[in-house]
Amino acid sequence: MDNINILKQDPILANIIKLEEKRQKEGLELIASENYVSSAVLEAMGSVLANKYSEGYSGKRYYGGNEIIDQAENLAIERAKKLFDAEHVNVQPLSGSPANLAVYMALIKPGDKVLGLSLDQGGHLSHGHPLNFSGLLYSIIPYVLDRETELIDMDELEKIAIIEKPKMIIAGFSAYSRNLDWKRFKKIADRVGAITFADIAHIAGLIAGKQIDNPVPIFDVVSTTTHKTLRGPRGAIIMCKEQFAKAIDRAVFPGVQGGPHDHITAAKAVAFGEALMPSFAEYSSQVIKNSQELAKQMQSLEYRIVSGGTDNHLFMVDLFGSKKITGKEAEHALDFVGISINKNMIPFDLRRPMDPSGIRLGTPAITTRGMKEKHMKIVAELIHKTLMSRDNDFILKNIKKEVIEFSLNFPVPGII
Ligand code: DSN
Repeated sequence: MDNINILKQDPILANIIKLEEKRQKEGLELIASENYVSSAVLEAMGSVLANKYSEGYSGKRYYGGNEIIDQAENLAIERAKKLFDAEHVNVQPLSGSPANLAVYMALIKPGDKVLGLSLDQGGHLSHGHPLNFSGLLYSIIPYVLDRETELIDMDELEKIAIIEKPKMIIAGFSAYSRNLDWKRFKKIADRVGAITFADIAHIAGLIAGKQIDNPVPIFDVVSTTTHKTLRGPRGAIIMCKEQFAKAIDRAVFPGVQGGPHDHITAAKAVAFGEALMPSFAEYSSQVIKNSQELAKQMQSLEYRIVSGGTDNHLFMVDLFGSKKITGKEAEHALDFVGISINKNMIPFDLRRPMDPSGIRLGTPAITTRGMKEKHMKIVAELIHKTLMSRDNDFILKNIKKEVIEFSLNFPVPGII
């Protein structure tokens, strides 16, 4: 095999990558779960560590030649421990759902009762959706939001916990814009003898940047993906108290996974190193400021924001309630002009998941590009103009030009 680059060896695929680079540079990324990794993270992901098999854990592998891989994995573990004040960390989970599967496998038995926030209220598939492993294998009791405030009803959760006596209580979300009361979750769980499991996938970067309270010292086990606000490679980690370490490690391997992806583990180490720097605290603070300002700007254009605002990097807009526009229509029109968002159910939505009443907006990616509060007015106006002109291709084409011109002012890391 020659040492030739991808452009020479595979121009078709090289062109596909170029097209995606152009899309990322010229568009506005408002999907709350996405971000842009640094060149250093990209480099680690594209390194020769991709070549290795290393089933097992540091010092106890099922393959030879792992003395260097052990160093990378140990570095990722040490940095994650420091970042989140964790007693034990497993850095091998390939992604969020496999990490959560390992948590269930390690700590409870099929059929056991689990309390999780319902997906249509802002939870996650792996917190008990009927079609997911969690809903299929475990007895899930969903908890919901208060209809008036659109906040998690902790009193109701406590009542359910006392009646149902679950084995595990999950605190976490994929579409909820308010802070969770970790201590109250723990108090309720202790009262009924349940394990506390926090899934901080969305807010891990904001916790690492010390903008949001950290559940790791409080909860029994905490999982997170590494590619959202944490701005690392696609993957996940599990953190837990020492007493659960063996069970968690065994559940990840050999319970759920085979060989870890060592190039991704290395990239996790790089990202954790970045998150330990003071500049990351500034970044995560700016993510929240931008999110709050964008929500405010949308409100001033008469869009209703679910729960009235946000404490984190995301918020939901009740489009149908505000302007009789559906989430699907909005996603389609915004895609056309190069603004990426996702349609989303709002709490107690009467519409269907494929064409819900809302959209979810998030600021981690545009903040990585250097946008500040003053730019949020422009972003909100671009969204509004697009939605108001959604049936007029001529106007949409002009808005697309504006989006490109505006976006190109802000460099994307890793793209020249
Ligand atoms: N897909 C992620 C999100 O968008 O929130 C959750 O896994």
